[in-house]
Amino acid sequence: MTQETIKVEGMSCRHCQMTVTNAISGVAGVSNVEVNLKDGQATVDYDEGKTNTNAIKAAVVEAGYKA
Ligand SMILES: [Cu+2]
Repeated sequence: MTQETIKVEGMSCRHCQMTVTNAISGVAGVSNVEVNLKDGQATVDYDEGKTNTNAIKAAVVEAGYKA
């Protein structure tokens, strides 16, 4: 299991925080995600055999934010 903190730009409210949380949670291999709205970052626990930083960032971008 790997833990990584990713910068997320563009979140302005709790709705954004929830959208990003759901987007990252939806990536196969992600076991936990904590999105910090104030700091603009997401701390993600994931199985490095199943996913990677690029896939997680892609999910954030797909949800409409910058990673
Ligand atoms: Cu928002």
